[in-house]
Amino acid sequence: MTPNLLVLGGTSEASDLARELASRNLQATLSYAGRVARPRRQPLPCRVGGFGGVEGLASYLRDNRITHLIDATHPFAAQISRNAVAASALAGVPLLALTRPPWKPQAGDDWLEVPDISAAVAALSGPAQRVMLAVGRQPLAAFAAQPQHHYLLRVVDEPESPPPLPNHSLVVSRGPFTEAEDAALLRRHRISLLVAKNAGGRGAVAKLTAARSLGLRVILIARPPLPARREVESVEAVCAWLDHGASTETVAERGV
Ligand code: 3Y8
Ligand code: NAP
Repeated sequence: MTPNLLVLGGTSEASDLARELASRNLQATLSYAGRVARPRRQPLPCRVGGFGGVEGLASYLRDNRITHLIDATHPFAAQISRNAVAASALAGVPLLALTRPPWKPQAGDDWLEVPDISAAVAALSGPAQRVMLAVGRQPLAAFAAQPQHHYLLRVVDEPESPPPLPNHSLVVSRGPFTEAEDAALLRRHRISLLVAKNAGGRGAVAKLTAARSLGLRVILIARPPLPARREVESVEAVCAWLDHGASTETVAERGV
């Protein structure tokens, strides 16, 4: 059957995959949730917006005769990844996740690893510090429980309303970031503590490398649990699956 792929995107890896699929002239669509005003331009047709839960995604797969579903979303995008597992089984379309391993501490790192956002908030109790929150816009409200700090917030789009943190500076900037930029930013704002998600990959790692070189403590939030599914960590492995793996899968395996 002629492949017709749906790639759930929003990451550097999804962009790498989109370039490879376009270079192979494969029929593929890249999907964004519509979280940011101007998502990166892609060499594939794009669709923007939710599908309407599991049923909506399963209907999209059927109605558009999708032959392969590739979940290349961010490790913290747990809801869409859960939906992809269920919808691929429902529609009988093979699913493959393109993900990236979590970052591991190296010599010189001063990490406090916490299980989730609320544990990160709890870890911020204590006297006022200058803290960089490099966790995007969505989790910011939780940090209002620790208003004593000066926060440096980095977001992709100008927020419509001021973040609920009394003492903050705002940086509107999308990645991927470089170590030099992030080290300069941490120094300029006299940051003593960094809060980040354990996203893995290369697009967000610069701040951790910068924090290591500056001897800063990092509160690192572990990624949420995801259902079992077939996972690879490279564009090459996705292409190998498309060339061989997917066609030999039984329906039972699909969306495992
Ligand atoms: C809309 C689509 C590419 C993809 C680039 C990667 C790298 C740069 C680093 C910091 C951390 C953060 C955030 C981040 C990074 C890449 C990647 C990555 C982190 C875009 C994009 C979309 C989003 C959504 C956005 C979230 C936010 C998270 C900012 C495109 C730019 C903090 C995650 O305002 C909002 O609502 C923003 C929401 C989800 C997390 C949050 O909770 O706020 N990403 N980011 C996608 C969609 O609509 O489907 O424009 O490219 C993509 C990228 N963001 O092709 O180059 O792959 O990780 N994204 C985190 O890691 O903690 C920034 O500041 O150091
Ligand atoms: P999420 O919480 O897992 O998903 C919430 C809902 O958003 C989903 O149920 C789905 O709506 C919709 N959705 C999410 N990703 C989608 C996509 N790629 N295409 C179409 N609909 C999508 O998602 P999130 O964490 O907000 O992430 C949203 C997007 O930002 C994803 O593309 C993700 O890769 C990217 N991103 C997220 C983070 C992060 O820290 N969470 C970091 C970098 C990039 P319906 O139920 O209506 O289908």
